[in-house]
Amino acid sequence: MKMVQRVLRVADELRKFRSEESYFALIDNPTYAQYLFGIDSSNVMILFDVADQELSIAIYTDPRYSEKFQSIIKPMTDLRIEVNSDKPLNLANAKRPIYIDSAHMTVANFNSIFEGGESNLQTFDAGKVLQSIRSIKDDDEIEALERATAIADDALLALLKRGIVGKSEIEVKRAMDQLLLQFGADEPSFSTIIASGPNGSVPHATPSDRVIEGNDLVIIDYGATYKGYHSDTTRTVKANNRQFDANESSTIESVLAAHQYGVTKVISGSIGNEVDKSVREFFSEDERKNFIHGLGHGVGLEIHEYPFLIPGSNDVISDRNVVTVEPGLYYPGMHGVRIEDCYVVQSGEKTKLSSLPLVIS
Ligand SMILES: [Mn+2]
Repeated sequence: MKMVQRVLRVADELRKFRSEESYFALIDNPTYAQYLFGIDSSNVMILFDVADQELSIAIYTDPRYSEKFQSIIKPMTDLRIEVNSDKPLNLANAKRPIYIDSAHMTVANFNSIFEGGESNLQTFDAGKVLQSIRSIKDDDEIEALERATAIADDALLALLKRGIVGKSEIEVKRAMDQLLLQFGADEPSFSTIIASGPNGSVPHATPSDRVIEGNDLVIIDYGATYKGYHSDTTRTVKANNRQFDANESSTIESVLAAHQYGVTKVISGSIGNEVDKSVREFFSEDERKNFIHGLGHGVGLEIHEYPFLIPGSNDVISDRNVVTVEPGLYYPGMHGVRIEDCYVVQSGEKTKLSSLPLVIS
């Protein structure tokens, strides 16, 4: 069973992380409950308790979810797991180091969990370790990401076939969201971006009531969620399906070349900020000023997750990571171009998830 394997892998990596001692690792992020037990909940903490190389797990949730957790863990007979839905978690008197994910633990939770704690309480950040475990996708996860992307591809083709000229960005966004659901998405992966003409120069523009004109370049950034996994694709299209003008063509060519160059740098062992930097340097000096966001990010149960391919990121790309490559150029008052696709990294190969060409013309 995949779930048991995932629990064991997390436990294993945590053991490697602190092999020399007994410790607690506390995961305060519902995404891990989805990852480890397949349960979508809004309130759950998972406590890994490693004492003398023995592992036990305690789940802290509330009565809305406890039955679900009970039924999922019941067949996991090799593991010692208990579900608590009534007693609050308190680690104030823990005599061992406690690893937490500092990016997710709120101050309120921290205070209640460690209330009355002794002054020698030791907490350490295990966030990156946990995130990097989740970045290495198993077959089921890759399959879900492929399916999510295929649903989104179908939705985009249907949207373009229907036509977008003469409709407002908001109308087109609503139509796209409906198509995503119609083709089998659990829900849109994030708030669909439709940025037409000059609105395209804002990378994360909110769809407006601007009516799309035939000559507009339009950035469509869209995705489907399937079994909890997110797809993330961006295409920049000519609204009327006609030829790009010379100016647009040159921007499209630059972004396409940067995208293809970026993909060659997405290799197991590469460091996030270096991949980002190589693409930044690939652009000409003038273009570089107009590339105003990071190059890419991992995708999975979260739309943006480890490894981040952005300035300052020390995240390391590994085999079985699924990451976006999404360079863009943004010219205020004129237009923007972004080309984004997801890639599965494996044994020196990169598989592009979307079956749509990078430039639809
Ligand atoms: Mn993205």
